[in-house]
Amino acid sequence: MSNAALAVKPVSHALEIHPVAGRIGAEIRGVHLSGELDAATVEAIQQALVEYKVLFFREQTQLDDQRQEAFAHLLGEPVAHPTVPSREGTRYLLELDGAEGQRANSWHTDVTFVDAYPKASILRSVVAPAFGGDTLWANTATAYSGLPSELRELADKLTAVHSNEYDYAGAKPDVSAEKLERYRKVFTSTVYETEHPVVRVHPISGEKSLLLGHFVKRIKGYSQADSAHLFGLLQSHVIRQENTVRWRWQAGDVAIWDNRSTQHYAIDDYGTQDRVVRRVTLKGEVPVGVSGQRSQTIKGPDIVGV
Ligand SMILES: O=C(O)CCC(=O)C(=O)O
Ligand SMILES: [Fe+2]
Repeated sequence: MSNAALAVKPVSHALEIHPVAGRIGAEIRGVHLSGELDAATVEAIQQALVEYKVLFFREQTQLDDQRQEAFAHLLGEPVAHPTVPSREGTRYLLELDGAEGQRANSWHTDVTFVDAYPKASILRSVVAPAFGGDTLWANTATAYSGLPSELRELADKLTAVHSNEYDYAGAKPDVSAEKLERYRKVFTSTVYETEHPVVRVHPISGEKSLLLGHFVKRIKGYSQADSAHLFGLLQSHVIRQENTVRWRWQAGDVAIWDNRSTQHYAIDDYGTQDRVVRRVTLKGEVPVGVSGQRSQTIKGPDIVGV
């Protein structure tokens, strides 16, 4: 082999991966996220994301809003939130400010009230509290595979109706009712309803996972009471501690999650301390259930009633 051939030998881009919990979550070290990352590193991040479901990167203080958006473009197609306006000076960035009552302290998958909801979210900590304010993620694939087989068979056949008009009455003692109401009005400025299979097949890994979370309004074809029981039973498997990972934030940290196989929960235990995070979501595909059934938006701005 000539020296010239050696000179073009591809360099290895294996990531330095440190799993954080047993079933979900890994910290990636030695990568500086930017819009200029090389293709092999981007591909390695994509693969690790499907495998570990949430990736953490410490000390990404080189990122600002524009650079976070530029990096997002490498992983997919950024999409703005359907109802909440993007942060000023950005096209896609959603800011969540604890002081404004934007405390996502209930288990959810992002934006499941639309059919092709985001495939991933990229969240950057801008201001982190000195203590508290951790975020939890749950692995919805191990939640599914851990179900008794009879329950898996039932879940496979269920359809859930998701809406952004969900129950906002979560306990947020450090936020005024007025601020919460203002946010609710913006969030539900257009009401969406979407039917999703309760079990979705991941388009890359083929893994089956439970598709639930706080936007679920009811299980199709069941009474409100039965819906609540069925939802509670299945959702309790998602949030079993064994299926979760918890992240202690420092400003500059970035978390990226596969929104097709996870739920998350931002713990509201930081009182009146400041906490600000900014998120970019990436366009997803319409979910497909185990029998090939596809999700469908039944109420939204583009749905014309007949
Ligand atoms: O504040 C957090 O840690 C997460 C908030 C959230 O639910 C999100 O960014 O999608
Ligand atoms: Fe979220």
